[in-house]
Amino acid sequence: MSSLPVDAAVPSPFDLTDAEVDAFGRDGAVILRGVLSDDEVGTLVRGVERNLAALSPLGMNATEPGRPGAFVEDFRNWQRIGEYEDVIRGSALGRVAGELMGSREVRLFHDHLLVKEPGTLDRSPWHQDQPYYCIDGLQTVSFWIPLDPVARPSTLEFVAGSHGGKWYMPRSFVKKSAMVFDDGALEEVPDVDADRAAFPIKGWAMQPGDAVAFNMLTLHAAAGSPARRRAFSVRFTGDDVTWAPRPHRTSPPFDDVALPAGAPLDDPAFPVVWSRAGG
Ligand SMILES: O=C(O)CCC(=O)C(=O)O
Repeated sequence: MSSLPVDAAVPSPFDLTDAEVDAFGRDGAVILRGVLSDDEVGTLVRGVERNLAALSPLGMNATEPGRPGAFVEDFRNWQRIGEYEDVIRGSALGRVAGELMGSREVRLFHDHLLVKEPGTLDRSPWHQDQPYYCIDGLQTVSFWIPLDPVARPSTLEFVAGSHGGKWYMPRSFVKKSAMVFDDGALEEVPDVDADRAAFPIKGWAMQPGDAVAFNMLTLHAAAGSPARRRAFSVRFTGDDVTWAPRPHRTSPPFDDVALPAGAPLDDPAFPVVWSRAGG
């Protein structure tokens, strides 16, 4: 692991239980209560406010035109927002990622900001994350970290067990146009909301400090939000993940990375944030 930044907060002493590791493997999603300390949440809040004040070229308001509120997204800011890097490197997240994935080494894949301003009606539609990405492999984990209290109706929801291997077509959230793969290359995401009772849906009301950890193939979605809902997502990869160029631009794009297909993610864009003691 790289040396800690000098002003890093003391990492939360969070310990995973066997039940949490089992739930992550079985359901592809698990709630982790209090994985970040109050200091770490405060650091992320400061980072998010700086990020919102100056979005990167990948940042956007993803709200459907004419709809109330705002759904603001941005990606890959850890190299310019020091608060993000402090928490990514200094908190328990890297170790927890390694323990959940059963990986010897954990690499940062990227960070993703997702803010719904009060009254945003736009849903984040049902989707898997990995089909939007340039990676293959099974050892993946994304942490969705709300920085405001989130009630059950506004939280991120998951279809338990949907990470079993099927890949669904990635589409843009608003226009629904095909992304990354050619239209028709993958099966369409099932219409979960048309028959919610037919799917094992899981979701949890959350407080700042909590995170949901999920596999990048687990189907997930979120409703709009009546209250401000700032969420920071950070995504990690494990030993079996390799670089996988796609026919079209990925989200987020990694135009700055030149790895051969099938190579490990051995690139400064993807630093190792945790290694198991003893290798
Ligand atoms: O925050 C949201 O509304 C969606 C989050 C999401 O899809 C993700 O973190 O992968």
